[in-house]
Amino acid sequence: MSKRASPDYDAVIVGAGFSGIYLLHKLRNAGFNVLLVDAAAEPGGIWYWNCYPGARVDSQVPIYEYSIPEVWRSWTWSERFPGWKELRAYFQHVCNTLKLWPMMRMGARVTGANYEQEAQQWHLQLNGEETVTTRFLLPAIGFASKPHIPDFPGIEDFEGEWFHTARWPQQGVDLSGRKIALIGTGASGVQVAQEAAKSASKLTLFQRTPILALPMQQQKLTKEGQERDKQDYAAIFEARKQTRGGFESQSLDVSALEVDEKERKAHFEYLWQKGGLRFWYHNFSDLLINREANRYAYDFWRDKVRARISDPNLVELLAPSEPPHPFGTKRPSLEQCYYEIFAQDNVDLVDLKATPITRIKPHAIETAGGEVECDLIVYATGFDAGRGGMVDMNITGTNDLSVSQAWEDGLRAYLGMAIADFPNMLFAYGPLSPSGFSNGPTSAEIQGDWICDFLVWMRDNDSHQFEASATAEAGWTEMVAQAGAMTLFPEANSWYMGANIPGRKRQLINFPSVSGYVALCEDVANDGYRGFIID
Ligand code: N01
Repeated sequence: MSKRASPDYDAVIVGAGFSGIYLLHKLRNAGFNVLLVDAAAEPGGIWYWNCYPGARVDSQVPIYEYSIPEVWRSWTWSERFPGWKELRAYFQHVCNTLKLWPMMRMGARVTGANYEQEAQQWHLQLNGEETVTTRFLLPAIGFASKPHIPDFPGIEDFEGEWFHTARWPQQGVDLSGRKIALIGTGASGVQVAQEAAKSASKLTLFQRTPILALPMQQQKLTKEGQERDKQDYAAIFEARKQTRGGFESQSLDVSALEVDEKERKAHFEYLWQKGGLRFWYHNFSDLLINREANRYAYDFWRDKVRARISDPNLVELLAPSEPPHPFGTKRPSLEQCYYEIFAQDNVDLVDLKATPITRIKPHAIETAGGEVECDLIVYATGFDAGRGGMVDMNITGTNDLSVSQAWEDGLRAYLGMAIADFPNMLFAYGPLSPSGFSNGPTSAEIQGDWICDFLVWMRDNDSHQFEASATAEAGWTEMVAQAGAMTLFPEANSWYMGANIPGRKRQLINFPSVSGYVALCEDVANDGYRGFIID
């Protein structure tokens, strides 16, 4: 006789970012008894934790928002690439409009989760104390919930202030007059640098690899303009699902090698002037698979950027003659005045390839080339992407297996949503799904719809437990690896390859096509959720 229990909830969602909030909306509307928990004080996910100066999104309006009509019809943005404060306000608007608050518990961190096989339910520990039970566990914590700080010797000896960009104090930090050391020149580092350069007495950037940043071409938006544009929103939201990156358009059908130099440069220039990430996702078809095509794009980028660097000593460091990695195999960030700040007297650049950091001292960073005095260190050093946040929740599935053990030899997952030995758990925006390659809300909605349909199907079929089969999981994991091997991504030491964390297995951690992913997930659903063992 079954010992199946009646848990407190049908589903518990972890994370109040784009994925978690969308799932909550869908599951509540489908009649499930659902709870959303998040450690943060407010919804917003990444936009809660990354409240550093200058943090703003790199997908333009209206790509980066929900397609839910009652939400977009009643919302107006002020800028084409909104900043974190406006994005946080948007999340309040979403939760108010959809009336989600009664099902949300902010300030509740999952500190443990154990699956009870016989009862077919999860026991979740919140804030190390209270336990709640649920049939389905749905982590939706994004790829960047676990900050990475390199273990430089002496880190704790520093007597000034130090913060990771993703743990920036909610009350803010006054940067004016400070001697700031900024380690890391990824998207976060670029955004902090542009702001810090305005008022720091000294800003020193510690660069290991130059970022290949693209012009944002920011614009102010008006209510009237947006009301006009809203006529096209439904079509734009639909188009997002049919592109490789979840944006409104994708790469051309034409190879960069098929056109002559004039035509090639004209398209590059068009993308440059349009701004945003278009130079990455709306470029020639072979940008990310052919070295020669990629090199054309890099050379165009390099020459554009070099024209903006006034200090001849910095030209080779910021925009090298030879590409540090194929263009676009590390995510390009968007910049507004990044290359101009280096002309300011208060901004310096340290080349960590030539002079690596040897120690953090009480009032300075010591490198092989000398000491740089500072009273604030900003670690813009990235994330344990995809893996770290899941591991930190201390989730244990069947056979006493933890997520950390399951992923010891590399990430594995079926459909980028389920792991064998972890029944009744589906994660959104996780590894081996398009997440890091996708415009956020697009993937959040695709996976949210799919997960909701699956749980409705389970309910309709009076099924109470699913689990990804080991064979299906291995097949998906191998397929993502093979897709990666056809691209240039493996040539960069990026977080896309898990190569930013010492000791991690080198593997492409995201599925490289949103539209391809949609087709595969639909096929699995239409085939009775093939690959899942269902009870
Ligand atoms: O992190 P990153 P991020 N010693 O991993 C350096 C999204 N995002 O927070 O390149 C010295 O990209 C590292 O150097 P290297 C976006 O998807 C979006 O900036 O490894 N340096 C690199 O320069 C993005 O891709 C926005 O040689 C060390 C930096 O730290 C993702 O989040 C804004 C080091 C880390 O760059 C992550 O971006 C912000 C060491 N030991 C983030 N270890 C938007 O615009 C690392 N570094 C929406």
